Amino acid sequence: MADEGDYGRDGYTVVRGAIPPDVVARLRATVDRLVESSRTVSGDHALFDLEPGHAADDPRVRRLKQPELHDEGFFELARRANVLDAIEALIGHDIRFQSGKLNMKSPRFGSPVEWHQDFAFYPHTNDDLLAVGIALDDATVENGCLLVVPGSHRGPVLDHHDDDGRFVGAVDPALVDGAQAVPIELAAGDISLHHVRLLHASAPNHSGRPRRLLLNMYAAADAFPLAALPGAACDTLAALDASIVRGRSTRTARCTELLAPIPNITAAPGSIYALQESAARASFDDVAR
Ligand SMILES: O=C(O)CCC(=O)C(=O)O
Repeated sequence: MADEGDYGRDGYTVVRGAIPPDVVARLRATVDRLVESSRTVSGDHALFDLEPGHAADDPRVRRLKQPELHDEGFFELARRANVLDAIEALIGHDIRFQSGKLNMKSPRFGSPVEWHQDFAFYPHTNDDLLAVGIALDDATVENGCLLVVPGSHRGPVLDHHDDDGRFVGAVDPALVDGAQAVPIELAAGDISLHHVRLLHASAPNHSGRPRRLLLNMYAAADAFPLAALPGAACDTLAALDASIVRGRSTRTARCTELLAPIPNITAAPGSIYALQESAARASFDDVAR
């Protein structure tokens, strides 16, 4: 296992065994049921992001979008007290839940995720935002665990646009020193917490084991969006208020000194995969393409 990371220094940390095995088992059963129901689905869908090659007799789902809106278990998980305690220790008492996504890397064809910083997708007035990664399976280098560049959250927000000015949700691979990357290996039930400006990615799944990682995004209540992807979950003040999961809402934005590039994107992209597939350069081979 890689080291646990120090959030302030490295931009990530890990809490081992945060989610009990019975909860993980129930979530996995829910995911299996949902994937089974994807057999009848094709194209754009509110819940399913499908891998290329998805078919009724070979369902290939790469992401469940906002599973908390479709299942009570995921809804409760986003509000779980010990997870919120870990978040509070890093970004303060007043916490908004932004949205969740369950990224599934299936054996043999799980899509990679190119190097990026989440802040490039949704810049805010301050950077007290983080993603909690909840491992539903053991996540290792072989099945495509998260890779991070420790300390990169203290550097600039890099350009996530292609040469033609389109936001592609990925940085130029030449800007990433792969030798500095470290894996965040998790056992099922462990969680990772990574800073919104941390440079991260994940390789394709070359193993015979699935890697299902739920990523729940949270923000300090006084971090207000400067721009958001079209179709983002929290796009009105009422939606921001309604998404408080600990503490209280506020109408006072805390503005810290930072450079926050505004993504040049005008239409809902579907997902990070669709955006990144449109980039001219890639760090990882996409085994599914
Ligand atoms: O699923 C992964 O490995 C990383 C996903 C990610 O970084 C994202 O969806 O923003």
